Amino acid sequence: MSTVPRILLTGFDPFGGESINPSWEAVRTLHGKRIGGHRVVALQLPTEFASSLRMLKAAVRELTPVILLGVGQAGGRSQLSIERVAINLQDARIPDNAGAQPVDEPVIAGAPAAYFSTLPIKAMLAAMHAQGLPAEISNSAGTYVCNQIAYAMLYLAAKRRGVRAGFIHIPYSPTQAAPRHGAASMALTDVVRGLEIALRTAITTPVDRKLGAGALD
Ligand code: PCA
Repeated sequence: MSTVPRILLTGFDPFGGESINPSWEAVRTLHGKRIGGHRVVALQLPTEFASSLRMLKAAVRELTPVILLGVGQAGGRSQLSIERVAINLQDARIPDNAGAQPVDEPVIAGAPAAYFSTLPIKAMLAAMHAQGLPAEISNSAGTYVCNQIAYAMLYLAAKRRGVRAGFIHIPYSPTQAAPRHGAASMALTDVVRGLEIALRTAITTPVDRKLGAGALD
């Protein structure tokens, strides 16, 4: 087995009536790439509560990645949205791709209420801005499948020494935004560039910077 440390990078399949999910389109282009001495393994997760969790656990067991980065579509957001926190809650506004719609259930029963990202989110934000990419810190990953995966990644990372995890939401692709009046979008190349910057920064930044990026509401 290769001794190159691995990064597990996940995206999702289309949901909510869309025909693409830009998170997977971006993530798949990085599969097999070497970034900062690490090998990227891209994995598509289904937008389904039950099976995505099972697939994530199996992939972490099998690949023993040192960095876990989840990526998901957040239609309506206008920037690369670096998540700060994931909560132990499922509250699905729409059914998932398997028809499940959990309301007020924990992601993992008996586990902590929340985890903070263990990736250097402020350093990642600054690096994205320095490269001219619109990016923000988000204080909620929602209560749907993305939050679940963000939470599960942090839960799994917390049990493994030296393993860090985080999540980034991305805007609609231009194709998705085109028919929606006023909807924000981001080109795939910019999303991919942002993810590369995020990973490179995570690898080179063991301790995050203190940099104001809070929200008033
Ligand atoms: N976005 C959804 C789930 C899959 C995805 O790409 C979310 O934000 O929860």
